[in-house]
Amino acid sequence: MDIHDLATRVQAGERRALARAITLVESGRADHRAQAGALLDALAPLGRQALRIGLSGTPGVGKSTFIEAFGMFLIEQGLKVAVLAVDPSSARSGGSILGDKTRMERLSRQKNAFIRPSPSQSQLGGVARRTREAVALCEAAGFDVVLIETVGVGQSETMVAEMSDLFLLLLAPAGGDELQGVKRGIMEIADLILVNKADGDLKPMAMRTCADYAGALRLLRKRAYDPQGFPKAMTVSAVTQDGLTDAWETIQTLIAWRREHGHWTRRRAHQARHWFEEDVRHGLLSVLDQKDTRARIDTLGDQVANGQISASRAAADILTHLRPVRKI
Ligand SMILES: Nc1nc2c(ncn2[C@@H]2O[C@H](COP(=O)(O)OP(=O)(O)O)[C@@H](O)[C@H]2O)c(=O)[nH]1
Ligand SMILES: [Mg+2]
Repeated sequence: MDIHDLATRVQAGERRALARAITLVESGRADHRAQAGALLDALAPLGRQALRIGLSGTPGVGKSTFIEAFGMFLIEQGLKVAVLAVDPSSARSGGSILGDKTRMERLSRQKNAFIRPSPSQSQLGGVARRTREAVALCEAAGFDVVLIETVGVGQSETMVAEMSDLFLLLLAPAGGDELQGVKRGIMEIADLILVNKADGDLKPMAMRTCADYAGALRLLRKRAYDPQGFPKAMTVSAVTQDGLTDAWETIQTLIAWRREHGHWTRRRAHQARHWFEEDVRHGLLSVLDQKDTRARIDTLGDQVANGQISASRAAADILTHLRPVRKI
């Protein structure tokens, strides 16, 4: 593969080249990893930055419908939009966004849109690296907005928030005065809560739900990187497109403030450091899965079990014999 040629074509915004480049960063093969590294290095000096928006919500709240509507809205504003999906469960389900592509039919036909289903991969650490690299490729290809979608399960939200400039939480209208069991940790990383389906019969309930969440957000600790009035809760309808303009203006207000006050740069720097450390951690842990290490652990494990050697001495033996691997 000619990496220089691929870089040139990604840089020119060729979608097929971008798709190939993402396939390359998704590969676990050592030679592909090396090529992916070279490709990313070749594209890095461009310094292109997109607005990275993380988006989460439980199945059925309308993520796909919202992305289709919001993506079309952004394209009408003259922007180029990329959609990436992170679905840690896709190894089992076979990639939920694939079925979703039918919900993004209009968007997927736009020349200024790029939609990439989630690769199937069970390990979140690997998913994080692949997704980050795919984001970097979309930025190099000149996309203005990169939407990173994730289903509301497990730790994937935290991971997506750690690679986004802004994190959106999509909720559905809910009856009663119970907040919808949204975990506090998720509330704390949300920059904007959008209560979707604020249309037809559901509208009054959506407005009540929105007020409930606005109240809940006010109870959270003030964050240094938010201007007055944030994080915010708003209503939208992905179907009627009501509220999309408001949501976009709110996003722009928040981002402009964060840029002006240095939080944008600081957040990205912090994230870069975070992912560097995660990669080191991930790389170290993967050493334990190497065949010879595994065998040594098993052998020493037997000896520890029958009292031939102490646990701490066996552990010290393993640790002194670890050889770091480059593959992550
Ligand atoms: N009334 C209404 N229904 C919606 C809206 N957005 C999505 N839906 C419906 O909610 C269901 C789930 O939507 P989908 O986009 O697949 O949700 P996802 O699982 O979060 O991706 C579908 O039947 C949609 O038609 C909306 O704004 N209003
Ligand atoms: Mg969906």
